[in-house]
Amino acid sequence: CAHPSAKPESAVSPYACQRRTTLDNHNKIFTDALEVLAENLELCGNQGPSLAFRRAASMLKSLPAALRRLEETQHLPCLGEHSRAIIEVQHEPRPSLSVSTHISSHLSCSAPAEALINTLSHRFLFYEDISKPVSRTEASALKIIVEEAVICVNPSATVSITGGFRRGKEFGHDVDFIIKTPEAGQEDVILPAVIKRFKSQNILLYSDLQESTFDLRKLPTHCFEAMDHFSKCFLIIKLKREQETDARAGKDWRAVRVDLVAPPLERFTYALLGWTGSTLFLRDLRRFARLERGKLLDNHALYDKATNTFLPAKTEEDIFAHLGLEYIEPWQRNA
Ligand code: TTP
Ligand code: MN
Ligand code: MN
Ligand code: MN
Repeated sequence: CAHPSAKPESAVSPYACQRRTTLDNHNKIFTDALEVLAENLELCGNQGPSLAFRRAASMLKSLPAALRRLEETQHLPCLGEHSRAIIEVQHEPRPSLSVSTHISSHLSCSAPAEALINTLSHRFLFYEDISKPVSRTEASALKIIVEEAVICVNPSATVSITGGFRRGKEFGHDVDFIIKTPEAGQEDVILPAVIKRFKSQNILLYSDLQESTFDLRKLPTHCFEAMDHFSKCFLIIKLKREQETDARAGKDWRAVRVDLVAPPLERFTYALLGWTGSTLFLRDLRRFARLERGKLLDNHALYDKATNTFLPAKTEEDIFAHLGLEYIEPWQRNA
């Protein structure tokens, strides 16, 4: 029988870590609508419904082709009643009235952006700049700046790009770097030294240094931790423009958000995996580890509850193998 719907559905996993999600999104009209909605809900403090829409969008991003008929969603996971309604509305040929406002009106939006505004206020001066996406070219230029500073402080340290740019994205809201230091203890001193160097170069606009609170003896064995304890800093850096694109403003630089993390060497692989994201991919990887494999994964370690042991990993492949998962490349983690 040749009818496509009679074919046994090739099962899509409800876990993002069992799907390959590249940036080649064939269902953008649906995922955009779902993500706008998720974002609005998040700002209103409705984390639960927001996550449900994010999961739905993420699942659709992994599909090899565009949805053509609503019935095709029947065998797909992660789609609740509301997500199906969004897909249905987006399917209709009439000019899509704002689906998000339609749905949002059903959900209360109390005490909204106050916390957000507070967070942003100390960066207000650079708000216009940092709200503009960072390009891959700018990320590469920053890598040279960060690398130069890191090597100047510690010639044996190395810098790798992580976050969205490691997943192959062309644009990001910031640039994330992970620093590898081969000598124990170096991870605690490298970031303050790098910040000092940026200051002396007059390219540091803002810095928030979080010193390491990592303690090897206190690795969690009961639940994984959402936040990691590594030495890290959130920076705003002046990046020289290639060309004077904004001559009227007379400003030959733009402000860019940069995140640096420096884990201890033996924690590097777990930290790299965690910081590569995407956030939703990692969320599902941890959930899968716990629910399907009885293991706890976070940015510090992978712990097996059955044997009460920490599982070693030299590479990201090792971590996927411990979890009995096919390896998913960084550019396939855009869940
Ligand atoms: P982000 O930089 O927030 O996101 P992104 O790089 O995927 O996307 P964008 O282009 O918008 O910047 O975070 C990158 C990853 O780092 C994300 O999976 C969460 C993780 N992370 C940690 O694990 N610990 C931390 O303390 C922080 C700040 C981020
Ligand atoms: Mn394709
Ligand atoms: Mn990022
Ligand atoms: Mn970041």
